[in-house]
Amino acid sequence: MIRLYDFDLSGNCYKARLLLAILGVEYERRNVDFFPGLKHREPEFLAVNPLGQLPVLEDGDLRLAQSQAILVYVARKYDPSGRWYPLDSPEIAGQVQQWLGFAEGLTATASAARLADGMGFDFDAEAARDGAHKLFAVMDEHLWFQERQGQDWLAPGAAPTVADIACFPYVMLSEEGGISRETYPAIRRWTDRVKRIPGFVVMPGIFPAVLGSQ
Ligand SMILES: N[C@@H](CCC(=O)N[C@@H](CS)C(=O)NCC(=O)O)C(=O)O
Repeated sequence: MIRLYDFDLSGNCYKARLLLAILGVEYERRNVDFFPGLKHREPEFLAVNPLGQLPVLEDGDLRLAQSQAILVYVARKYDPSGRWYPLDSPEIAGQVQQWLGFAEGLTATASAARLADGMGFDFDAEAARDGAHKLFAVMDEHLWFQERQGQDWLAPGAAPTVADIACFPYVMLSEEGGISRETYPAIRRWTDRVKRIPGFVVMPGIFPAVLGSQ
């Protein structure tokens, strides 16, 4: 049985929960009280991940940190269709990887602003918000051009990929860090499409798609 070291309010942990749910993979949750307990900084958790970061996934003998790596592993191992982490085309594989890297930028900006505002973490919230807006502008323009080409997702192709799962949480939670999505209409349409993926699950602060809305 897979074990996920997890925290409800963590967007990085939610990425793993979301893909596991979409793929219908069962797993056991091990809650780590990230806030207010700061248990991720204590020896018991540092023995699991010396970096003191959530999430961590264990599957048999494998122990894996880093949310993007977890997405890649889960997709390769538990998605027989191969569509969530497509490797057939070098061009598409490269672009999926590019957006997985982009997701790290969202953690460093949108997530940091949320942690500063909501949980009192010592980050420069204004700089984080500026950084997030720069990323959102790039993403919105990309998605707008994708839509013009009949493409719904971050990477080319008919189906969503791990790139969409990786980028979704901290875009969706951005308002908790004071980052409005009002001026990013293509992003708003994309988040709505992600919410309609069969098997989609919510987390605190992320709600289901509104029935009938676009
Ligand atoms: N690059 C890592 C970042 C993980 C991360 O920042 N996790 C947060 C919880 S959402 C954390 O544990 N932060 C504690 C720290 O960085 O000290 C990933 O994608 O998993």
